[in-house]
Amino acid sequence: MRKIPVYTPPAGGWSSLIASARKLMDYKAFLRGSLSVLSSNQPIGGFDCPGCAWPDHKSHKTIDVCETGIKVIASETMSTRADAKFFARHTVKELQGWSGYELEHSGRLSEPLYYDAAQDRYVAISWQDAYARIAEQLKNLDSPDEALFYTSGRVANEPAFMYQLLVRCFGTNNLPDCSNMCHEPTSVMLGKQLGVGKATVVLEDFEQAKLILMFGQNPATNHPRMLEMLAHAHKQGCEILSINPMREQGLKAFRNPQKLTQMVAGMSDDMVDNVIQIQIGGDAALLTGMAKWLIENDKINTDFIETHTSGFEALKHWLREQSWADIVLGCGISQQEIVNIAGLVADSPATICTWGMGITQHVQGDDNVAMITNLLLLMGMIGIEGGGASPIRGHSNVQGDRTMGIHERPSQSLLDSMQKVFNHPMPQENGLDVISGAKALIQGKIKVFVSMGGNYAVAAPDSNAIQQALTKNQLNVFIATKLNETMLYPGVDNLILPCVSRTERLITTKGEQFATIEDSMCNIVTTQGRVKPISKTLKSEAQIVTGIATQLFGTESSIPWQAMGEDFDVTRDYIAQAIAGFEDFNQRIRAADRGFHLYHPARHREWDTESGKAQFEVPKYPITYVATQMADRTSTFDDDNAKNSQPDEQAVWQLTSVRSHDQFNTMIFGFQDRYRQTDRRDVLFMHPDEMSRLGWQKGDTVRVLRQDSKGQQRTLGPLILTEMDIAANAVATYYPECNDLIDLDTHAPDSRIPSYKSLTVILERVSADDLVASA
Ligand SMILES: Nc1nc2c(c(=O)[nH]1)N[C@H]1C(S)=C(S)[C@@H](COP(=O)(O)OP(=O)(O)OC[C@H]3O[C@@H](n4cnc5c(=O)[nH]c(N)nc54)[C@H](O)[C@@H]3O)O[C@H]1N2
Ligand SMILES: Nc1nc2c(c(=O)[nH]1)N[C@H]1C(S)=C(S)[C@@H](COP(=O)(O)OP(=O)(O)OC[C@H]3O[C@@H](n4cnc5c(=O)[nH]c(N)nc54)[C@H](O)[C@@H]3O)O[C@H]1N2
Ligand SMILES: [Mo]
Repeated sequence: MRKIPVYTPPAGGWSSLIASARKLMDYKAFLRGSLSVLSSNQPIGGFDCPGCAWPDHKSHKTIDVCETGIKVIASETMSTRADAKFFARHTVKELQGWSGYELEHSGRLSEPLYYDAAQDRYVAISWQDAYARIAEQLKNLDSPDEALFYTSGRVANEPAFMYQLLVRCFGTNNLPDCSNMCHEPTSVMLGKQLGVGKATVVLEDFEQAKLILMFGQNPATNHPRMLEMLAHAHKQGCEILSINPMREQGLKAFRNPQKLTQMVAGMSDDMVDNVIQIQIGGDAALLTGMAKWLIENDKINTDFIETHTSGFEALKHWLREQSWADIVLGCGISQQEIVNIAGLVADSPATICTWGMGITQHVQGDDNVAMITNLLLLMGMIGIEGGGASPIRGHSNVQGDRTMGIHERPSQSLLDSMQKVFNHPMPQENGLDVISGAKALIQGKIKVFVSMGGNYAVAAPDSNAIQQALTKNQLNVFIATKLNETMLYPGVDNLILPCVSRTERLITTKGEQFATIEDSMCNIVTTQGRVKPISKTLKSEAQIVTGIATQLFGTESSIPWQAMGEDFDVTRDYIAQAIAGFEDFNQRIRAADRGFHLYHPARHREWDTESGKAQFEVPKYPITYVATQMADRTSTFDDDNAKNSQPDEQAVWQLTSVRSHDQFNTMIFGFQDRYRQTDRRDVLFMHPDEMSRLGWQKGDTVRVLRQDSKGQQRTLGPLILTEMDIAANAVATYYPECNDLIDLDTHAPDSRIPSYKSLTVILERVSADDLVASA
């Protein structure tokens, strides 16, 4: 076996501090950024870090932020502006050729702009004219359903509530949001099985847990503040397993940059006991094996199952039919190892399952979540201290946006409540999500696209087709802080409306406002920026909604848009009436430290489900789904191969996509991925043994080919082969550069999440001559 390069220092530590300081410098954000870092996640008067949705650690009185957080803050507080002068220097055609990194570093958007086709440039426009154009185009539509209103999860509760109200008063539920690409399987399946599509644990549970199973998640990069909790739990004797095709190097040990003793003495805490290097897409199979063994060996919690659940017999019957051969084929883990993990579960009085995108972003994403929930129910791990379901959300308010009603498939109770509170009819038909919205755009059924944050075209599958579709629109509107690729495919009319960011102070005619967000564990907390907005011209997202609503509905509207946009207490009073769980919102948000925990019935073993009980679910897909896909592709590939006669390069793979340490989703901060030891993004990670098997070398150039669900060939590359401790048959590359490989039809059935984490591909080595020829 070839030696795999490893990252030896602990995660965090000095490298983390140095990287953070360097990023503040790179962004010319040292002063504004450092000031912001100090007030991040603080109990009083700070802002909620826009870096992730991990809850705040209450014990902190100094700083509670991590390397990712500091990079996100640097990106927001940068002092360079992408203003009208910037756009005067660059045509849109020219900007289309810029990389994600260059666009991200162009500066903060700082004045309203419209696209002037004659010059192919964005030029300044007044706020009033911008609102008037939006209202005019919306009024011109034959139906409100010809407009699509996207949201990304940075938007705080108050503006999110106003935005969905605007969209629904206009007459549509076309409210796709980044959840559709992220934790949608979690929301759908936990909702169905437990009654609420959210985490059942709180931070304190991690102190009591005896076993943490961490599925498909890379906290060292994506939720570094979670490392402190993992290291702490581990020290208390909690066993921690990472189930991941990649041995993520940042998970071995952690040196807390906020603990001076550790920094000076060079100490670090261990975290993960074992990595289960599963096949990509193999989680449901692994969980099937575990559940089967637990039931067959009488290790389950029968009292809990009898009292609280429904559907057990059906699951048991299905499990009996699953053979160990299929289970092992489905996950690539031996029966003995599966039994060992199941044994740990059997012996643990308090088990938490955490999960991230490695679980959700698959055709079988819904099944994966269902099987995790089934496991927790079999063991009676819901509604106990130290146990439960802990999906780890990404965007800092992605959970809150949903709670506020950003949902293309709203519940009837939400619609009824909104209708009653605002005395305004609400649209009853379900709207479009990210997938159906993109298809409608491509088919020309959408005329107006409005984006409240985010980078829709690049984050979604089939990026090129979406960008081309946007050019056919009557109007595209971007309410945003930074320039990105989706803004560079203008329709007939195109507007960029710059907004105040999370880190900046929000001062209106009613004084300084604070907003609120909901973290990954259902805590509603306040957020208040500390630095001056980058430009006096900026408006808050709430004020922009007010501006559009006032032009669209006239000053006669019975809804006090102006009051809500200027005074968030007014908005919160409406939220208190319209959204369950927010009673006395203004009082409660001011009473405790920084907020309160939303009531979660399943934590109290109350089941708000169809059956009135917690629900076991049988998976929809065969557990050998991925293995079968690969076998099918291998046989067709054999035929292709016979023609091309390259038998040594037979290679059918599962491709997954991951985030680097130097990006936040589509915002590319830099090219370093420290723990994975690469400083470029055009890489394909592969195990060195697999390279040897094929006679390939690290540094070789390869192209990735995929036949999509319509039989069309999609390609990615050239990419540089890079060594990684990753499962056999698995390769990985960075998101979002790979998103054109993915089509809009490869998604889970219920949640409709795109299969970003498992694509069956073939690889082709590209010779230097080919590269020159294709250049
Ligand atoms: N620095 C930084 N922080 C971020 C973000 C960012 O881009 N950068 N994005 C934010 C957002 S929106 C989100 S949703 C979160 C995402 O946070 P994560 O969920 O941690 O994100 P990913 O890097 O997409 O993938 C997670 C892991 O899934 C593993 N994986 C891939 N396929 C499989 C599989 O089939 N099974 C299993 N078990 N594992 C698999 C990958 O190897 C990887 O380690 O992070 C948030 N925080
Ligand atoms: N292949 C692949 N594709 C994926 C994923 C994957 O793992 N693999 N992950 C998916 C996931 S989990 C997610 S969440 C999506 C992310 O999809 P999005 O949420 O759409 O993407 P982001 O890159 O987070 O959006 C960045 C843009 O948001 C704007 N912005 C930033 N802060 C603010 C703010 O405070 N207010 C406003 N109004 N705008 C702001 C800026 O203009 C910035 O350029 O991507 C998905 N796509
Ligand atoms: Mo996400």
